[in-house]
Amino acid sequence: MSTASKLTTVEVNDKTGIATLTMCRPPVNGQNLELLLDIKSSIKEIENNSSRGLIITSASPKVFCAGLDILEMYKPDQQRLRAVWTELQNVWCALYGISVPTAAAINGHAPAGGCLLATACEYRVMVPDCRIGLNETQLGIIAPKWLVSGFLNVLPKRVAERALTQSRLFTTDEALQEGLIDEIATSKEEAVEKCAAFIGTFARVNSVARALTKQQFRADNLRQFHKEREQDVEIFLSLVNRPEVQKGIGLYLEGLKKKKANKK
Ligand code: CO8
Repeated sequence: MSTASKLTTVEVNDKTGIATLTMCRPPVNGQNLELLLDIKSSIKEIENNSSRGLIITSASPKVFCAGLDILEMYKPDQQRLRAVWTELQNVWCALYGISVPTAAAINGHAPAGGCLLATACEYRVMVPDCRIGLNETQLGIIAPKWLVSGFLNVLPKRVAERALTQSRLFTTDEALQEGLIDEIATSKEEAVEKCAAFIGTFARVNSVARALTKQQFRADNLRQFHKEREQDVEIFLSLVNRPEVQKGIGLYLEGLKKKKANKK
């Protein structure tokens, strides 16, 4: 069974009942407004179609998700920027709070918003030689508490604080060593299989008891998020609009373009 929207697909495995949500926005799954809206509606679809679990992955061969589309933040249209941040909040909230088991098959790099998606899940399997982490400070922006909460669920506070302040991107091996991911897989297919095996471990657990237990563990972070979400949008907008932050984002974009030119 398969449904497709423009920038994501949802496929439910007939045998296992597990849904795979694939992000398909080339080249790097940059989270623009349209991708975020599609991810959100795919999560809602999975929530409502009685799937036994959710695996999130990417159609790109090298990148799981490059985080927010930086072009949305550079010389932004204010209304659109507001919508982008609100939808990033909605995606996190939907994925972090969904009752079914969740796993990320991280088949490529996962900086910033990519790491956010992965750490909103309950389990992570990553392919070798990639990088994952929250590198917002590199762009002159500060990741708010809700964005860091999944990261803090899996890493000791001291490691998380240092990683965020240093804008550290962990290699696959480092991520495994620190507990940021749970397993390494040699390919995307193997990563998806390992995610499915994790979700399969709940087959004999009462699904309502499981869901309520998950909710109990996550309720404090979600409650705090809902209390602060409107203020968080205003903070994000004022931060991104600062001239020095705009300058930093512009330089960062130039760096990405130069990197590509040097590869040629
Ligand atoms: N947004 C827009 N375009 C991007 C992004 C991005 N995040 N990342 C890469 N691109 C573009 C590149 O500019 C390039 O474009 P073009 O083909 O037009 O030259 C194309 O995608 C391919 O990029 P690369 O050649 O770099 O591809 P690689 O496969 O070599 O590398 C990486 C992939 C590792 C993902 C690399 O592109 C990279 O590091 N990208 C930047 C990732 C990043 O720093 N993202 C941070 C976004 S900020 C965020 O998500 C959270 C914001 C929180 C704010 C909190 C405020 C309160």
